Amino acid sequence: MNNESISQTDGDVKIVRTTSTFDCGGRCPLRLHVKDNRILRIEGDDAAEPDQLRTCLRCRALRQYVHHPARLMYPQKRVGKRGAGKFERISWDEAFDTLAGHLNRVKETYGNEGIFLATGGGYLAGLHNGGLAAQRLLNQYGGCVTHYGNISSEGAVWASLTQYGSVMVGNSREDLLNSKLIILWGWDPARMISGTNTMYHVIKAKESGAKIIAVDPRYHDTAATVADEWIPIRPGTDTAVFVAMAHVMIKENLHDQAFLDKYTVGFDQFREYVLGLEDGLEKTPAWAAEISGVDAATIEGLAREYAGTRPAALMDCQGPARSAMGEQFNRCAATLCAMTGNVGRPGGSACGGLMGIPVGHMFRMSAIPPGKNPFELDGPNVKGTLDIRMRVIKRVHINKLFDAILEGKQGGYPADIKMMWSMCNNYLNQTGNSNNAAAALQKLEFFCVQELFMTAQARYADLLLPVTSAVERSDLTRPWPSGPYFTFMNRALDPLGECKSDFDIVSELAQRLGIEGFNPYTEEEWLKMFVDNNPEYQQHIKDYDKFRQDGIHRVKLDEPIIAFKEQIDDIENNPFPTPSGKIEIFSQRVADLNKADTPPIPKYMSTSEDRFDPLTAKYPLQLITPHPKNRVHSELYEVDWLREVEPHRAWINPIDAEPRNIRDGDEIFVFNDRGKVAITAWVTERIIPGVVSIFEGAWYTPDKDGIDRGACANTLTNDAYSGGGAAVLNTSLVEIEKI
Ligand SMILES: Nc1nc2c(c(=O)[nH]1)N[C@H]1C(S)=C(S)[C@@H](COP(=O)(O)OP(=O)(O)OC[C@H]3O[C@@H](n4cnc5c(=O)[nH]c(N)nc54)[C@H](O)[C@@H]3O)O[C@H]1N2
Ligand SMILES: Nc1nc2c(c(=O)[nH]1)N[C@H]1C(S)=C(S)[C@@H](COP(=O)(O)OP(=O)(O)OC[C@H]3O[C@@H](n4cnc5c(=O)[nH]c(N)nc54)[C@H](O)[C@@H]3O)O[C@H]1N2
Ligand SMILES: [Mo]
Repeated sequence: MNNESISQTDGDVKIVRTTSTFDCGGRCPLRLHVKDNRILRIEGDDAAEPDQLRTCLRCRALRQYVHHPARLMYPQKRVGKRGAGKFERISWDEAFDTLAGHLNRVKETYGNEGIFLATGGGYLAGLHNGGLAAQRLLNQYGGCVTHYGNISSEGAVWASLTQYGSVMVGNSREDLLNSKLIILWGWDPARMISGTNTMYHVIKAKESGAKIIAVDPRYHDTAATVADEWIPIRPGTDTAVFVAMAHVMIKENLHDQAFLDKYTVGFDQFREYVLGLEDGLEKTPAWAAEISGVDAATIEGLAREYAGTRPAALMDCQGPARSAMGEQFNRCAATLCAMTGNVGRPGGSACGGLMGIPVGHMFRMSAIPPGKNPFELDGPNVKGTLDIRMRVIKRVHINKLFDAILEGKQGGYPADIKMMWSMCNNYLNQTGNSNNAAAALQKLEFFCVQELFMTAQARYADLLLPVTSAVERSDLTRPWPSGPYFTFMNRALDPLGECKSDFDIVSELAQRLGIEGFNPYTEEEWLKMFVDNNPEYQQHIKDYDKFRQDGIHRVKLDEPIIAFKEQIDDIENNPFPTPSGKIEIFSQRVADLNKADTPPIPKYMSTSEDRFDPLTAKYPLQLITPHPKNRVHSELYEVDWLREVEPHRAWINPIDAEPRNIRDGDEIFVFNDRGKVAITAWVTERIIPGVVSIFEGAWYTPDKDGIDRGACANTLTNDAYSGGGAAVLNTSLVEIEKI
């Protein structure tokens, strides 16, 4: 029995139970030792194995983050040229007057569509979430323009909805122990975790005899730790390999025809495509080998092994899907899961790229029934809908938001944006083509940023408002994509300096804008109301005070959660939530879109800036930009401990380095027509020849010649999106040279 209270005292040291809210999706239960409003040290979860949720390196460095000397501590206004980073301290009074003044001015002069709200994943909890609060305020203020499309996973979302009609396509992680074969296809949970303790279960599965194969351009940390085999592959070519694996299965009759007949529609059309009956091109392993760089025998072997080992978990993630034809990757992976009868079966997988389970998932956080949502206050555009996305007046794709600012209505965008209000994101740094984004920010009449640090984007602000960190308030949060558990964050520190939470900032602004009753409750009342009104909390959490004290509520499962198990067990009574009620290998909804870039069956298609683009004559190397293990995107960038974990370097194969006279540790330029970054080379056989890898999230730092000395990956990427809406962040061509 755990008797520690939320603020147990040890002498004059308080021990406070809380958790992180980072966008890595993990939630490490933490015990913060606090004295005199400072964190002295951090302990992790004290539950015993197998419940213990192991604390990650980022959470272990939370003290360095919260008390970092570079934290913004008071409101500031720009005094130098925009982007130069010169600011002067002002009072909160002046700050609120300035922001309210510009909102009113833009609204009066141009209407609400001149106002752009940029939210993001910087803080993933329910109450102090700036995006939700600002959206609610602007709804009541007459609306605004904002972004649509999930920057992370729109390709995967599109694929899952098309194929299954649902985004909850994951099995709970302990089900990996039921697998005989696990294929990590663009999946590296040792680094990007996929929910706290995912790696723990991968290791347990390995120990209990599962074979593990990694298919990735990089020999990544998970492969290095657990894989029996690494199959290096050229970026953007996985779908061709999947199609060729299907070819092997069809030719050798290894597929599960009974499963396909019972649970799917459209396999015949896919089969015709695979065998070349549709277009005269047979999708053989030799065909896919030419495209992918994986030799034909390996593809054949993999197809036989996957089809012949039951159950097997093909684990497709989002990296390969954050690309020019990203949704085809997840759709085709899901099609292989159906061909091998692994959907809805213990030890199998459904693919679809999202891996989420439906208990305690972040996406369900705001699922409060109509009439019970404390956020559902009346405003001109908000009546009757729970979908926050319905409440905005006009939207732009997330990876085009800066282009929309630059080009406006003349460029085909729905509005001419005059001011931007931004919180919980660093999109200058995190969306494609940062140089274009920097130019766009110069065009705005007014730019307000709420931040903890002087990030690449915050430097361009006209008004900079300091925000509390997650340990300076109480809140409710959830992990994604796996749990199952719910977490409660207990306030450990009083706000540092003059910092305020986004919710408090928005609430005070509401008063200045004359909006009444925006925040009528205390923090404690809000949180209690959230739990009391949410059916999922109600189902699982019987004792609010205990939940608060423990900081966590673990859901005990009798058996693992298996996506679509109900459908597979009894399809007659539990159809898939698709129009046909089955897994849609052929989708009529997609056929009706009638767009060449979204075929109704999954297909491999060549794209701009793939390895066959004529542009390779000028820029012969493919760039991939995975997520960093020592940060969450661009967050934690300033923390020295974490920088020491892994220096920011470009991964380059010796075969590409040698002819360019590049040695390990040399300073190099990586460049294309969009930009040029300066970075240290890491010459390593851990990456396939022809590919360069730069982790995303390093801060964009252009020098006077426009060379990005911070080596932000997005200085090189494109601000495009695919037919299914995926942000194209892993399909870029570059060249490298020694400085
Ligand atoms: N090249 C490339 N680019 C990518 C990706 C990629 O794979 N490759 N991945 C993409 C993905 S998946 C994502 S999700 C996006 C992430 O894009 P962003 O959400 O823009 O990324 P972060 O770096 O996490 O930025 C969050 C910011 O919020 C701030 N913050 C933290 N807490 C709070 C708070 O309470 N209030 C306020 N106001 N601010 C707070 C942090 O200091 C940080 O600057 O990046 C995308 N960009
Ligand atoms: N530490 C840490 N964890 C994180 C995050 C973070 O910033 N830091 N971000 C979180 C967020 S918001 C998200 S959305 C998830 C993202 O999770 P993912 O999207 O899965 O992460 P990525 O690192 O983009 O890509 C995963 C793998 O795909 C590989 N890859 C890239 N292109 C290709 C390709 O064409 N084919 C194949 N086969 N492999 C390819 C990369 O080498 C990498 O190993 O991670 C979350 N976890
Ligand atoms: Mo993401």
